[in-house]
Amino acid sequence: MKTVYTCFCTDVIHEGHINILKEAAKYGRVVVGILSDPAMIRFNRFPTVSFDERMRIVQELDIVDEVIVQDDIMYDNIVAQLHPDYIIHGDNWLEGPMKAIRDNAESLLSEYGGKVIDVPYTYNENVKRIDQRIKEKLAMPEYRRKRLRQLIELCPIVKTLEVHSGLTGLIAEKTIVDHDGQLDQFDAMWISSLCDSTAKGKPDIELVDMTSRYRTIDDVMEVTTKPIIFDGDTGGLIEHFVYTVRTLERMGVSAIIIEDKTGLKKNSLFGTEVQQTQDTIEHFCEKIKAGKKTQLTDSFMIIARIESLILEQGMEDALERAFAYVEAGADGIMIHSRKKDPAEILEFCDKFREKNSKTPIVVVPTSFNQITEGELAEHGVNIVIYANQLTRSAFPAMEQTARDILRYHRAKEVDDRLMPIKEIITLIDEL
Ligand code: SPV
Ligand code: MG
Repeated sequence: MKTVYTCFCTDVIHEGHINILKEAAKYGRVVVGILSDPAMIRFNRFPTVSFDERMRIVQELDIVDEVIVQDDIMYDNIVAQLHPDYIIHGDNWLEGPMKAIRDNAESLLSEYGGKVIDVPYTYNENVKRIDQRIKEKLAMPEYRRKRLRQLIELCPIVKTLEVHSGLTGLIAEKTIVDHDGQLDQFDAMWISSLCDSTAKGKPDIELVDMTSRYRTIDDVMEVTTKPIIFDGDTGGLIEHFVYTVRTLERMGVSAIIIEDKTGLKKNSLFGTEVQQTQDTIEHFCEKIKAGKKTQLTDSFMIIARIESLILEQGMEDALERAFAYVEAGADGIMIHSRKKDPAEILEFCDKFREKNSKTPIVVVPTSFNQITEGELAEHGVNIVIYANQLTRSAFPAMEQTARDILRYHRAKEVDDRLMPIKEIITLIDEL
């Protein structure tokens, strides 16, 4: 009896899956692998039902002979373990990012004469509707809000990209790359005060008011499902901060990061070149406590950002604050630095982790950008935020285009570097 293997990474079994199983049964014994939660997340399919439930719905199908766990999107482990004669899949993996997975299966099978079977992919109105509903569920506040905590548990490091509009939100939501035999994508989004302000042509000094910043969040939320970390600057007055917490929580934002500065806030990357005042430990702890007391769900996170290294107050001060903020109820610590060398960030992480193994650490490697995600994770970092790179890449491109049109008195010279009209008008999916 031959073995036919297929991998499912779905929350719902629909006619497309049944079609694959029926086709599989023609070739032999049907074994289905259920993709584990971490592998599913990496593959941009955040589960809306538990792993056990996903196993159960497949085990209940008579046509399936065996159900196993697949813990990586690539087939190396499965092929080594099962040695299937066939791997069967919808033919939607013949192109796009999924082609890398097909190539991987085909090359592994070819070593012993196994074969890939491509079944015509079922994409009718019903299947489309099911896909759409899963996406809509993920965008609902109660699903989106808790997703950050789930990701922290499941991922070696949560990769977060700055967004400030629907369009940049779509980039964070949809960009997926196939590199070194792995598929990769961003896990979460950062609504940066710097980039949200810059997009509005305003300085990053808490000038853009909260109502306007909520509008940005809403624009992003309309078209995405990934969790949002909001840059809350100083959090403002404690009396105001509690309202911010309530609103963000209701909207489905997963976390707010507030920094321990007071008075007129300037961007941290100015460091000590401008006048900036650090808050007292006592007062900042009061702010954290007030926020934690106000929130209604267990999923929302208040993350305390420490500015001691930015303001050259030393490592001891940074660590003392970190432990005090955790004691006050902070759900995570962000440590910031504007040094090119990541040494002080790593020292902080190591020293913090000596005494605290659990509280999530967030870093923003804008200045110390040579460090890799893997190295940060080794030092106990849980969330990495790419806080401004989208804005900094878009602005010079747009400015150059404007200059060239002025220079040549026509748009022909810039055309080569523009997105084709056809692509821009089909960039946004219609419902
Ligand atoms: C932001 O993105 O607005 C931040 C991070 O607060 S930084 O600009 O590095 O201070
Ligand atoms: Mg900011």
